[in-house]
Amino acid sequence: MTYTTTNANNSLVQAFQKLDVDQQLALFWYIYTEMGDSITPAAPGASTVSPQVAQSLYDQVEKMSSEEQLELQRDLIKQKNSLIAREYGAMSDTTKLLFWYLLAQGMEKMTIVPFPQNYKLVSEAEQLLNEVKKLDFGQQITFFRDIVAPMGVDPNAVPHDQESGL
Ligand code: 45D
Repeated sequence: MTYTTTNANNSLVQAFQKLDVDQQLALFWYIYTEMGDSITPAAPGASTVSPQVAQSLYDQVEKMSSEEQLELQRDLIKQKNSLIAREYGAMSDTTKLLFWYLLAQGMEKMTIVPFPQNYKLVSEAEQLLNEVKKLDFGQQITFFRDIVAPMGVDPNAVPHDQESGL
């Protein structure tokens, strides 16, 4: 299968980025529950993915408290500067996908703060989920890659921060 990186999904990506941070995380979760079974992390010749890099970042997050785990995920979306945000930003886009996939699996195993049972999507997010469901699997991957690519902090694009020393 080939994955396009065209901007065909651009309006969906923009709609996604307009949601507030918690709604983005919640929608993420629902997308995972839709795509989850079709994702095969061991896909042979899987492009620029580096499982060791994704795993080592994941291992750092797994050691955190539930509150820190949630805050970290929010901070990645908000592109807040931190050591992990920069490590994240230095990974390839496909490795970023794998990292989020590991987090979602950690949520299922309860080693990462689980998704609350009674949490509701706002109608904008609900609509977006329905649009995403209509995409084929390859387009869903492209969409999701476009979403996770700009998260965190790209250390090549942002100068050294005097205050935090990062
Ligand atoms: O209490 O080429 C709220 C690879 C607030 C292989 C919350 C791949 C209330 C190579 C925010 C709701 C597999 C990498 C709490 C390709 C509250 C390759 C928390 C493809 C607790 C193409 C909510 C990989 C939270 C793919 C924490 C397609 C929500 C990967 C967290 C796709 C949601 C991965 C998360 C997906 C969602 C991951 C972590 C769809 C993750 C989704």
